[in-house]
Amino acid sequence: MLDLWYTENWSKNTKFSIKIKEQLHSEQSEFQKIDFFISEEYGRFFTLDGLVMVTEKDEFIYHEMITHVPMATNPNIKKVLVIGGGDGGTVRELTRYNHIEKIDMVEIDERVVKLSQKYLPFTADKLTDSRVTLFFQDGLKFVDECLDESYDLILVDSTDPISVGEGLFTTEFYQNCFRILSKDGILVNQHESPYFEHFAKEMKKAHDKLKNIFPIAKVYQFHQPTYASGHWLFGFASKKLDPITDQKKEIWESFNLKTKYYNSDIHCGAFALPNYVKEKLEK
Ligand code: AG3
Repeated sequence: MLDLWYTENWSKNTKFSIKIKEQLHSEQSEFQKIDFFISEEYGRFFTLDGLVMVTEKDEFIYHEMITHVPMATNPNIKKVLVIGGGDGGTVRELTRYNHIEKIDMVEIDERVVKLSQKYLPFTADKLTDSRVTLFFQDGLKFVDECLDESYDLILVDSTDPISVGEGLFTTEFYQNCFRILSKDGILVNQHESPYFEHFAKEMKKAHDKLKNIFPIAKVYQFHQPTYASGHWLFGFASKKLDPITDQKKEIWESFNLKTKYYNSDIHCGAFALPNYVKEKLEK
């Protein structure tokens, strides 16, 4: 019996491993290394450049938290832009809202979408929803060419700021996001992790840039067991609405969406940060 393990470096001195039943696919696309696996513990999962993006077991946490926090802050959101997110999980959560009219998804790497449609139907199967339009291009360029106030919500579902993800952590990108958001627009972005130093540095850089551009720039946390340290963050940046004082609890609950992680208490609780995280963000 072969003993196959996927191993990821979480820091210079920490590794995380998942026992593999089968490797489904591996390729070097124009942009990155893409791998798909089957495991006993986490079900199917996929990695980009040796970093876990989605596992069948815990993807609900990430995709619920990126979507429902802004949707419960402004339940009138109708036009949404997703940057990255080629696996389709973020789009899947958005399509659960009948009142959303338009979802544009901009993914640089068409191969991620095609392979996710083949191997990860549990995240990718709503990419064919009639409200969804897919653009295979660089998100940085896409927002630069967008008209002012085109979207009510932008979700940046990116990889880490290495290689392809890098442009999505720049001031120029955030400024264009601000410009193309409507008056009560919200930006939620993948915000790295506070725990290991090289992720925490990126967290801090992203937060410093966002708070210089948006009147409201906060950070909220969630548990993602298969990402380095298991402690991960999203940024919440907005022109007007505050995620806590403007939370529309009753309206969101009236939608009757069944969720496995998100609820109205988590919505507020997620913004309560440990002291060491606050200090890193503020210093
Ligand atoms: N987006 C990637 C989140 C960051 C992962 N980073 C890491 N494991 N070091 C997730 C894609 C889900 N749609």
